[in-house]
Amino acid sequence: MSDYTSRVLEEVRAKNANEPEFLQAVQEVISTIAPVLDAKKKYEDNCILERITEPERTIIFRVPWTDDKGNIRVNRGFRVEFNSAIGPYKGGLRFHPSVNLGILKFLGFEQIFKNSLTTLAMGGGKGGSDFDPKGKSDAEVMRFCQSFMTELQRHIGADTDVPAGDIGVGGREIGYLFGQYKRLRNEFTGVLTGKALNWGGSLIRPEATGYGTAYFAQNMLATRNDELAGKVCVVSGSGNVAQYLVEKLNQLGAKVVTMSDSNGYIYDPEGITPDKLAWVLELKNVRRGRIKEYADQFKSAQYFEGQRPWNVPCDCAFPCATQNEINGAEAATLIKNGCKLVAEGANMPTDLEGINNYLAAKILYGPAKAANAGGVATSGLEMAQNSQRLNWTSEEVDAKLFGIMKNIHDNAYNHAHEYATGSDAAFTNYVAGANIAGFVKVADSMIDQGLV
Ligand code: NDP
Ligand code: 2IT
Repeated sequence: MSDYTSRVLEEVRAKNANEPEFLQAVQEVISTIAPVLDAKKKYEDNCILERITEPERTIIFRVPWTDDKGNIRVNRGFRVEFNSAIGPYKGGLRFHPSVNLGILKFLGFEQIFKNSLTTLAMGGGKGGSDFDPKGKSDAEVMRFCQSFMTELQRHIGADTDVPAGDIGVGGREIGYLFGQYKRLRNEFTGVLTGKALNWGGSLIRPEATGYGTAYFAQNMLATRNDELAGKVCVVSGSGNVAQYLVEKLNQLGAKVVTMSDSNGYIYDPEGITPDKLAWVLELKNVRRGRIKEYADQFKSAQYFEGQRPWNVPCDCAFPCATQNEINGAEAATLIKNGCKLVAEGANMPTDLEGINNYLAAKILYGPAKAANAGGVATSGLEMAQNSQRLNWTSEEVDAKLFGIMKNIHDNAYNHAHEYATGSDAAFTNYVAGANIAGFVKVADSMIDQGLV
């Protein structure tokens, strides 16, 4: 690392000492963009690293609501408006008990570069609450969402900040949030994405993150004249991203043998076929049940309580649950068991040691901000349709998503090779490529717009 990157990293560490996930995300980006910073002094001259690691605005608010027994409950709400150099703040809302400022800052920071890679005009933001939707009635979730939006509405808008879903925020929550926004502001605008089709949503948005991750994996494999057909795939998570990734992997002829939730994973050596996946969708999205039930329903499967699926031998691994779900030892186990590709549906699912293991083994590694960008890209397409007051067909949206994922892949690939030197030159380091490509567009835009 150069003097500039080391100094800024030290300053960021000192200022944000109690935000380990944010520091991890910053370290990963800064350590890989050093060649660009060395080659072009304008970034240091304009203090771009110091500015890009500080959110433009952070909003923290009280969210009071009443549960079904009439008890008063209080949660904390957040919106981190990180960077608006290339468009309105854009990024999801996460409702999970683990949510705190540091986690949302890591997610918002990642979102800056991810959104830049999509080629669409979207800045970076993220928000959410430590509210836990698990075990709550629909009425409780609605009252919480209404209270959350009562404060959030004054900070967002179709040209200002456009939230969407993330962990714990799906179609139900977006509906309640949108309803309250419309009621308070008396306007029907594309202020949220992930809406239902009847009221401004886009076809393929629910599928987009998972489909996009599969498309990214296809593109990586193509560089080695390989394809997904016939590959044994290990997937974690069983929520929105995992569900549609499994659907697409099945369509592309791969065999998916695991899914998980925060309690454990199921291993089905015969594959999670389309009919079994349909059962999983009903289990998770309608009954809101646990993945454990899969092993009761399908006798070919076994359930492993309290474990993650990374010791299952596979050709390809797709972490789609949460941050830091693969550590250095688990990454080493994947590689030892023959895994040749990791594509990240979740945000920052591999820790820094794990990433170093992938890079040392020279496997195909698609980092989150590139591999899962199809979700937010399709949110960008939803915004475009809302502005036009038109709806595109699913074929049109899917074709655009496919093109965007190829473009992100090629952009990361080309930037990786432009800056790779010596023995690294033949290997595609998509981490460096994605970070550099995402960074340059935002940093140049910040310079164009002066010191704001
Ligand atoms: P969902 O809430 O639909 O599903 C989350 C899944 O991950 C569930 O199976 C959940 O299990 C599991 N999970 C959540 N937290 C943990 C944890 N701490 N430990 C183990 N398992 C956990 O969320 P999404 O599918 O939307 O999001 C999954 C990941 O993908 C996240 O990292 C998110 O940031 C990322 N992502 C999402 C996008 C989107 O469009 N939705 C776009 C890009 C990235 P359980 O039910 O037990 O909590
Ligand atoms: O992490 C992500 O990219 C998302 N949760 C989706 C964000 C969005 O605005 O669609």
